[in-house]
Amino acid sequence: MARASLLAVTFLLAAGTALAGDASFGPLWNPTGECNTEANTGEWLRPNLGTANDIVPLKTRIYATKEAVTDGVAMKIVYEKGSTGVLAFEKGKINTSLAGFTLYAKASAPLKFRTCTNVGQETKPVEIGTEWKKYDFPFKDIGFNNDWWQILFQVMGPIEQRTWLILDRIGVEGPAFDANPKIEPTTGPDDTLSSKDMLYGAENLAKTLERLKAKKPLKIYALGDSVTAGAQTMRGTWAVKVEDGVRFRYFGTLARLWEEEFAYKGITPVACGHGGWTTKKLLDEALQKEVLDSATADDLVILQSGGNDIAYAGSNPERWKADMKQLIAKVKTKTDQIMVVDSTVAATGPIIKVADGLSKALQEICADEKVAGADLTKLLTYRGPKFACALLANDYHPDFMGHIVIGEMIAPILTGKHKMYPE
Ligand SMILES: [Ca+2]
Repeated sequence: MARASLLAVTFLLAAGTALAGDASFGPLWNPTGECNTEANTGEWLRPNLGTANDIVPLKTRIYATKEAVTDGVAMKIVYEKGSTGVLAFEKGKINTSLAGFTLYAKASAPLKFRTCTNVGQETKPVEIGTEWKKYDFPFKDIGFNNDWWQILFQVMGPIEQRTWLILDRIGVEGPAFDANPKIEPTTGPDDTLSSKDMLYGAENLAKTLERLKAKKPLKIYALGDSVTAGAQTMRGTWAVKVEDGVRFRYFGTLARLWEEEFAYKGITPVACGHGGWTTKKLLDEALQKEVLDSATADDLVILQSGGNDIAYAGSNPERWKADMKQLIAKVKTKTDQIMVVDSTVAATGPIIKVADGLSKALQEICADEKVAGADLTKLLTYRGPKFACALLANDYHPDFMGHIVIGEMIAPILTGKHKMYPE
């Protein structure tokens, strides 16, 4: 529906039916029309984290904030020292007869900022200040045309200290820029979630905790869907291949953070991810070969599923719970160290509608089966759908940054050092 109306607007502009001087705003859309910069705050517009050696410690974080000029939500980017300062948006087709890109911005301190299609290109930066202001980037000034495969939004570095930037109402305007569009500024503070409130059954991982304290090796088997398989993790960070990014996925991040906390090396993340698979299919076609054949009682098994069950296979939280219990029963033949992770979401669609039901089912699984649980669904939805996309590369799939933040929120289940989101 939303896509159709955008096409209608595009058509009207192209047909020249807008009055001369009129300005129409539209968000930026990804090439498949799945998400846009206004309805899916933060989604698809991903940080470039550099090379594999640059990714940790994480130097760019994106979250959704109530400090906004449209719809009560905007994207807030926190850049740490050494951040590349670059956000990348792979674009859909843009009507080049429009005036150009436009956005509202405010920053923690004055900074120079520009749009371009690669960092080697020369385009003139604007100065962003500490109060909301509209910034326009005329296509003719930046040389924009549809040969640009991506649009970069770049804070001109080097970034020497923690700096934040809020961007909102990112899009295109035309045929002319509107000097004074109607906006509705809203303010924070943002509601936070403690990791304590999304992690269940830590006591059921007592054996794993003992191994960590004793600095003994173990494997973390992660059996799951496309999220576990790393789909879309490389978005924005194009230098790092998906298959080379296991250590940056949520369970790889657990391995890294537990090694840091317990001061040893020896935790091996094992990716058993399958895009599009349901809990039942993981049970029937992957569990034995990829987990049970090699896992021992010393290992931790993460079971992550639910999205495909509900979005594509007509399941519901109750049936997911029943299927998950079957999976758990099989895993218990090898190890009772088990953590269940529920589904990621998209801003709209079937998962977000049953988010509370999934959280409830997860808590029941943990209580009934004496396993641990990490409520990923709750982390993404505790502030409602408008705030659900800031960790996502595309619908349902976090990028490397999203995975690392998710891992950071799960790690306290064994470190006991709870974290707030957003920080
Ligand atoms: Ca907004």
